[in-house]
Amino acid sequence: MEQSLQGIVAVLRRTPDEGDDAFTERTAELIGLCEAAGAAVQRVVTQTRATADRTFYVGSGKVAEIGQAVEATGADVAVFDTELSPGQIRNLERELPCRVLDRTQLILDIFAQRARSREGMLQVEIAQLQYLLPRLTGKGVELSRLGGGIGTRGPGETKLEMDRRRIRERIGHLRAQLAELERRRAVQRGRRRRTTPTVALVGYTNAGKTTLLQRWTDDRGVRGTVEAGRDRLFDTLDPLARRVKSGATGELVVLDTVGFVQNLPHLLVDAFRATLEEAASVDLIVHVVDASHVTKERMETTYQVLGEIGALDRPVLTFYNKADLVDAAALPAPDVQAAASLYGSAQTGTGMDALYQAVDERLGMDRVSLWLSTRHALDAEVWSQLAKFGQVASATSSEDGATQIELRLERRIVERVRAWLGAQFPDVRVEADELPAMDAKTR
Ligand SMILES: Nc1nc2c(ncn2[C@@H]2O[C@H](COP(=O)(O)OP(=O)(O)OP(=O)(O)O)[C@@H](O)[C@H]2O)c(=O)[nH]1
Ligand SMILES: [Mg+2]
Repeated sequence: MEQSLQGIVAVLRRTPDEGDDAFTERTAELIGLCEAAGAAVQRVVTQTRATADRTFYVGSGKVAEIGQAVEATGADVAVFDTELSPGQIRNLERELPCRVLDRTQLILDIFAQRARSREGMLQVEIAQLQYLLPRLTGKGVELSRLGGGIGTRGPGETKLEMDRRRIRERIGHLRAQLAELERRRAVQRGRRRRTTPTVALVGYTNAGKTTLLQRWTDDRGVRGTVEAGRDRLFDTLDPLARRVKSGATGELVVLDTVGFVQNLPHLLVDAFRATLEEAASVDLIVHVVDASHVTKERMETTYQVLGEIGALDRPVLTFYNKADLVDAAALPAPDVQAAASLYGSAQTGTGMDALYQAVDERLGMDRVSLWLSTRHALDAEVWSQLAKFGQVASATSSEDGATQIELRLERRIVERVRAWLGAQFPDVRVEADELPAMDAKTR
């Protein structure tokens, strides 16, 4: 669908205690979000004010100034960098000669434009309807104003006539469809996880997660390629999984995920809970950070979302990406919340081998030797099971009738294999190579 670029007047309220850097950052991010939605910010209006106005969010004098800015620029939409109450939106739209969107709607709009998978579309529509529900005044007309975002891809349009009851029914219906999709995916995931360790790339939007997955796939991919990430906020919406080689002969699955942003609207976290939880129920999280753009708020955002989806018990490796843009002396300090921090550039490829190695080590993908000896007979079934665990490096029989075997296998399965051997052969003796210490966080 071809759409003309909409003009925007962006409105931010600043509290007296917000620092210059934080405010500049927030302004740039709002402009980035508008661009990501396919619109251009023509003017930025700010007001420093300790508390929000109940009626208009900003003071009434400021509303007049916003009105003038809209007239002067011919803007179509005023975007407020906050979540407005239903009343505030109504009051502002009465005073201003244009539509009013808040930050939540703006982000919903971007998600609606990006969603490609069935699941993503269901999740976005649920979030959009949840947003609308308390904002309906009972008239379809209101819905059409609120339903359309910048790309006018809101749930509105075809559903203008829906009232509250119908919207609730629709949400219920969408949730049921989503639950069915998720149930099926959980089955597939169960199959995959039993055999292959999984790593999720998480982090702030535009940090370079997709670029990192692309590089990883180019370097070590088993099959499939990855399309380049684009320089825009919320480029990736649907999770993408790729198999890559790991350790000597192993494989792992790397998942790309939707990026986070400060104050990610709650209804989106809720709607995307299943997807986010899948990304979080992995063996290892690689937290991708833009090293040229590190702020306390951004670092905390990732950990806050990880906390909300119950993923803080996973081990985390932090990868400071885009190190090519930063002087070595100005690189950020290690992330104290992560098990380890690494530095590099997914674009130039520096630091990637160290990252792969750190991931392999954390996951126990490196190979160790296990020596076992037993006097029991080893039938074909046992031999074939041993071959599944790893590689039989040598097998000898001693004079007393015991068989001795050296098995080379991935460190991560040593304990499982040891338990299996114990159950098969009560007399088995098992000795392992010097195993690198497994700390409590690695499972
Ligand atoms: N200079 C530099 N640019 C990079 C690097 N890695 C990624 N980029 C650029 O940063 C932009 C965003 O990269 P993506 O890989 O799309 O970021 P993302 O984390 O997947 O973003 P979302 O999907 O929006 O969450 C793109 O323009 C990349 O080319 C890097 O190491 N160095
Ligand atoms: Mg991406």
